[in-house]
Amino acid sequence: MKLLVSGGAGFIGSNFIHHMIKAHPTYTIVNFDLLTYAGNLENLEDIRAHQNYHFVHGNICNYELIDYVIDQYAIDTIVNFAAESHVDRSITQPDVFIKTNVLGTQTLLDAAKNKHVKKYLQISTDEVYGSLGSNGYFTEKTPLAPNSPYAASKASADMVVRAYFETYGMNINITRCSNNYGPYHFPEKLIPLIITNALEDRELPVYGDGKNIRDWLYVEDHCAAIDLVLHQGKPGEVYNVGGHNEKRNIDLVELILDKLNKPHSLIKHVSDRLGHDRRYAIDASKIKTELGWQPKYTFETGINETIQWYLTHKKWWQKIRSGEYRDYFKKQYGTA
Ligand code: NAD
Ligand code: TDX
Repeated sequence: MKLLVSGGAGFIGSNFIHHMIKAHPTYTIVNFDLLTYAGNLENLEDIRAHQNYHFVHGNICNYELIDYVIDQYAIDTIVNFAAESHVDRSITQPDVFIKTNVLGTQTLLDAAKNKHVKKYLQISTDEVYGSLGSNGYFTEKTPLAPNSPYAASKASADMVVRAYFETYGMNINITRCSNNYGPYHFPEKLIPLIITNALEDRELPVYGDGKNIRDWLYVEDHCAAIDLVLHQGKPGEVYNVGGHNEKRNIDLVELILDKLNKPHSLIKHVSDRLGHDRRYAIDASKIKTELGWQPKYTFETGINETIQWYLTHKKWWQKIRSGEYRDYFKKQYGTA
């Protein structure tokens, strides 16, 4: 395969590139990334010199550049991770979410269509389904009902991808996974924020009553699922990916504090997120039965690996927390 990985310098994209170089060392991998605040080439420092890895600095809204890159590297497959990904940022600045997540996806699709790229895979999210009550799971047939500007932009992108399958017969797939966690997770998201704040004895902001539920998936298990869909996904199909690890935020925060031997008194309940979805839970039986995917990590093994990674990569996150992110954090919470 000759793969264009858009958004490959972010959290999941960089884990995916590591996964693919290890699993398929002969594949060409072109990481196409704008390097926004969330893109970090240090995530890929160890494979920078690999002969089959290439980096192109670019915007997925730039048709001419994508068109050129597809030709230059004879790209036959595109996996799109590129997105604005943080729900809180989408509440204060929705416009860039629509531009990147919707128009960027459409631009990539146009280039893929016009260049006859063989496969296009859109990395989507369970958030497109909206919020669950205390029972039930999201299946691929659950109607889309996004609640945040972020989720609305991802759902819109999914609709555009679907239309390119129905209208132009493009070989597309969409994966919708639950909350990922693991190495290189940007410390604005709950798990890395809690670990890094706790290690520095800072307050841990828990939104509202802390009883919102997320379904956690170790990032390597997600990458293995994407690899499988790329090779075996049936044209036009959507696959949900999730690890059946539902946790209330407050329980998760306390669990991390206990593992780090830090006091629960660091927890600070703060104002709730606007439109905060109550519960996500994925039914992943389709990808399990049709493609044979199984997660390898339990929540216990995944969270231990993750904590260990943040303990041994302090330089990585301390650098991030000293820059632009600190100003953002100050604006959000009034404290740095
Ligand atoms: P991230 O924010 O860590 O990384 C996003 C990457 O996209 C960054 O490297 C950024 O520089 C790049 N990017 C942003 N705008 C771009 C543009 N216009 N052109 C090119 N590159 C651009 O995000 P993530 O957490 O790794 O998520 C990756 C994808 O997976 C996203 O599409 C997200 O919606 C989806 N997803 C994430 C999760 C999760 O738990 N993190 C769960 C489900 C789905
Ligand atoms: O400081 C915080 N305190 C808090 O209580 C933060 C940052 C979050 N939370 C809560 C909000 C959510 O209920 O924790 C939960 C997880 O929040 P995030 O880490 O922001 O993730 P979430 O909003 O669930 O979205 C994530 O999963 C789905 C990713 O950021 C999305 O890109 C993905 O699509």
